[in-house]
Amino acid sequence: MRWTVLWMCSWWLPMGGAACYSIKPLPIDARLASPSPFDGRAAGEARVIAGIRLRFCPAGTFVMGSPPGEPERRPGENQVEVMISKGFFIGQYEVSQGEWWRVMGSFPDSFNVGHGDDYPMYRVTFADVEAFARRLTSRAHESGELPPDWEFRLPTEAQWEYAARAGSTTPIWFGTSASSTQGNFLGEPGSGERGTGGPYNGGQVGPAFDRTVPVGSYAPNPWGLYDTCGNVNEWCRDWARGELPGGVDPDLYDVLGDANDAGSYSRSRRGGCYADPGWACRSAFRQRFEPERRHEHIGLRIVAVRR
Ligand SMILES: [Ca+2]
Repeated sequence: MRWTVLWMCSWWLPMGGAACYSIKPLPIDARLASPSPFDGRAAGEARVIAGIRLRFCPAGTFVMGSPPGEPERRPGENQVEVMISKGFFIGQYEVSQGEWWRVMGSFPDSFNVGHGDDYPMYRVTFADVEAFARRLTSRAHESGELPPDWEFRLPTEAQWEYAARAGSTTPIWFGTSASSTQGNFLGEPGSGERGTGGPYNGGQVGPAFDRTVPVGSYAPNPWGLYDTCGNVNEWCRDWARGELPGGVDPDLYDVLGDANDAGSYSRSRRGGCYADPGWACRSAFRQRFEPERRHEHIGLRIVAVRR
């Protein structure tokens, strides 16, 4: 039996009043699933399946979202407690153009912000990346590298943030500030088309390439994942909605979220990109994107999960 209620007093309020907030708790009957023989043994364990380098993320609980005192916090980041009931594997890198070519044999569009085997894939719609995941799953099943009850697909927002945090509770896995020497974003003040670039929260001024760089160009997080901070945004499988979903394995793939102003609906994306300022590369930052669009800002990172 488990009952978790976390209370954090609002010490950041100037008057230090009685206002407190609660993190949405897990249900009392939340349970981890039985482990799979295919699971990794420890967080960050490396495995290569169908040519994709992956890292293991063990089952566990974490707090998704940002605390009210986090600098540059945005709406929709209110914290919720999440249980990831089953371990899963996630791409060590954003899917590269070379990996895409080896699986799909063609590109759906041209490249304009970096091209080469080691550059991240981008200009892909949600349908494009789902087709990639299906084909990768078929290949891995045919080769026997992936058990029949496992599949490749996009991560949920919860899986993405769990993996990007890798146990950290700071705004970005490496700390409370960010320099573009730590990830590919606009790290020079005033840079970018809108002049919004700059480091995050007092981080050192760094370069503003305003284009992609080869995957794995910066230090990895504690679970071995590269480029969760910047380079390209990464598609998630959830329909986008204003508030974070908490609970056990939250998955909004089939749950339509909030409509955009024009009446369309969007899927979620995470991680910020080369054209964003540092604050947009925080682990909790959320954005939406219509699934039928393709853009140079957005690519993908794949997961292998047990159904
Ligand atoms: Ca990224």
